[in-house]
Amino acid sequence: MELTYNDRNERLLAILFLVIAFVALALGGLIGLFQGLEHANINFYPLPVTGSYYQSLTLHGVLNALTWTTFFICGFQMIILGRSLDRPMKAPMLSWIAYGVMVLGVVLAGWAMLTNNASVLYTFYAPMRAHPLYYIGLTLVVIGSWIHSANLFLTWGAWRQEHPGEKTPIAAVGTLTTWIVWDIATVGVAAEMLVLLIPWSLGLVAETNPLLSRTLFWFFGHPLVYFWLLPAYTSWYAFIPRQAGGKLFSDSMARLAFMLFILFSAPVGLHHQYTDPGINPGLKALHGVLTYAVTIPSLMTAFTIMASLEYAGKQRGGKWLPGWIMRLPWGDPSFSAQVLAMIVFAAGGISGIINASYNVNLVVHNTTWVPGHFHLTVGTATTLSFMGLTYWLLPYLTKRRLFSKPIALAQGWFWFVGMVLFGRGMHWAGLMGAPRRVPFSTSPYIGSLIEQTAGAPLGGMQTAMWMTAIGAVLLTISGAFYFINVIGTFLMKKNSALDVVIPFAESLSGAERAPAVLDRWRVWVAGAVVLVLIGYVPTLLQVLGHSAWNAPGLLIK
Ligand code: HAS
Ligand code: CU
Repeated sequence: MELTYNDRNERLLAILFLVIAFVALALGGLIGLFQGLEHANINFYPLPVTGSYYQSLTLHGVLNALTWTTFFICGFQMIILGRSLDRPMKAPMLSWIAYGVMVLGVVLAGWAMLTNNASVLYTFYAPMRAHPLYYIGLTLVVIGSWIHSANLFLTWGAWRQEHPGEKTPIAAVGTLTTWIVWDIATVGVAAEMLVLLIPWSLGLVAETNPLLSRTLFWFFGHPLVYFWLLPAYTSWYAFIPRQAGGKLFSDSMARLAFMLFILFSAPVGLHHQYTDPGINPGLKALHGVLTYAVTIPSLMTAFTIMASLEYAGKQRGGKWLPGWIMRLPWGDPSFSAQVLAMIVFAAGGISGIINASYNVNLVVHNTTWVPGHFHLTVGTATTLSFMGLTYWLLPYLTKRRLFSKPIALAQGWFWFVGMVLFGRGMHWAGLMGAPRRVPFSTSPYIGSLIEQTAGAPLGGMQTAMWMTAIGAVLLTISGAFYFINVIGTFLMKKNSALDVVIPFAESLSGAERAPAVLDRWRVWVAGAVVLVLIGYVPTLLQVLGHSAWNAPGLLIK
């Protein structure tokens, strides 16, 4: 598709967003190595610069889960929205301002974390109390992201006026869905920050309400995970079918999946609070059932993407199984990284469904099972997909060739194998009772856990700890490969004539045939609001009625 306008400034801004994302991932990822080693009793804490286990773990979570993801998503989705709608941003100034506000936020929160004034982890549960600049910094990131999303929505609105009656292209559908989910979710964390945590950390109020703040956090925290996932889904639906050499199997199914995410992403936060006291079990069960509802669009995605891959493999001459799988373009690093991410996500989705079960959750809650789960999801479905799409995105943005295809290919496989080992180790250790967020080498009970499970098949806890550590080493090697390619690409000679085609896929069914209601956004947003009210009004009334505002705050050093 020929570009009909000059997108130089947009590419520049996207690069600036990505640079912050890269720096965050590089530092956050490196810390992960030491966490993994620590879990095999190889303890390097306190680390230079990033300090104790908890200070480092806070940085790891904030840099990887919050900063890498958010900045990557801002840059990536701005570009694909504009290109799929084939028009420039409506209000580019807003996104530049957003960028400034978000970078300021990261700097402030980064200062608080690096000076050990905010070792409260990325979930910042009260009554652990951080320096006000930690909360203010993260709030600025959220406010900046709202400003950026305003530009994205205005751009789509302008396109809609210019193209009445046309269906929104699927890459734009994925992008808008991501930001609708995010804007609804962040209402919860903004309320938590502005009403509870910031006044409290500034000393304007002496005591706070931990249960209320947790409830507001998880109002945000679950849809947050779809903010991370949906850009990967956007790539899987909008680009992967073409990269595979085929077409999207069903445009309508893709649209319906995105709309169901708008509907069901938010009213499920209590599945993180099954064990919290003071909330009616009936409400927790309701959120549990709605959590099962929000797995449906992912199950649909598994079907549609698999069917698209099968179609592509057969177009390429593959027959039956595993013939069509072998024929897929495994030599293309952008494709292979993302399909490996999908395979890992199938396991991550299953562990999520196990978490969501009200009673089985009691077995896994607060064990290493949970970080096992989220490294398969945000740590792979999201992160490895973003890495894979970097391999076309960065050449597109910088007009420089990718530094090395073989390194990129190896990178995806190292991540895949590393995460399979790490995920297996962490899930398994959790089932044996290992707590999450605990430096094993200093805890008194890991020794007895190792002893008790030594006779178990494969060596029990000891083996699980080693799998975790070896996984972390492989992931670090993969990370190094990734950054060699990123930096190498920036250092390549610029070639203004280089024309990287964004791999927009066609669909087998055609967008025109999709039911009109799948492009009526208000219907789905209204439905989401109704479900949020059903899920959260009784919950908040109950929390406000039962919980105490009596927590003075613990300073964690
Ligand atoms: Fe989760 C905890 C439930 C998805 C992230 N989750 C977390 C935490 C994080 C997180 C960060 O119900 C920890 C928070 C903390 O610090 O305390 N999660 C779920 C459920 C899903 C789910 C039901 N989670 C995610 C995603 C995340 C994420 C996505 C990030 C991106 N999660 C929970 C629960 C907890 C939890 C409880 C609390 C646990 C506790 O006790 O603390 C579902 O959305 C999952 C649905 C997914 C699927 C998989 C579909 C598969 C696909 C791939 C197909 C493969 C193909 C490849 C096509 C059903 C789409 C084919 C290849 C060929 C070669 C042919
Ligand atoms: Cu959740």
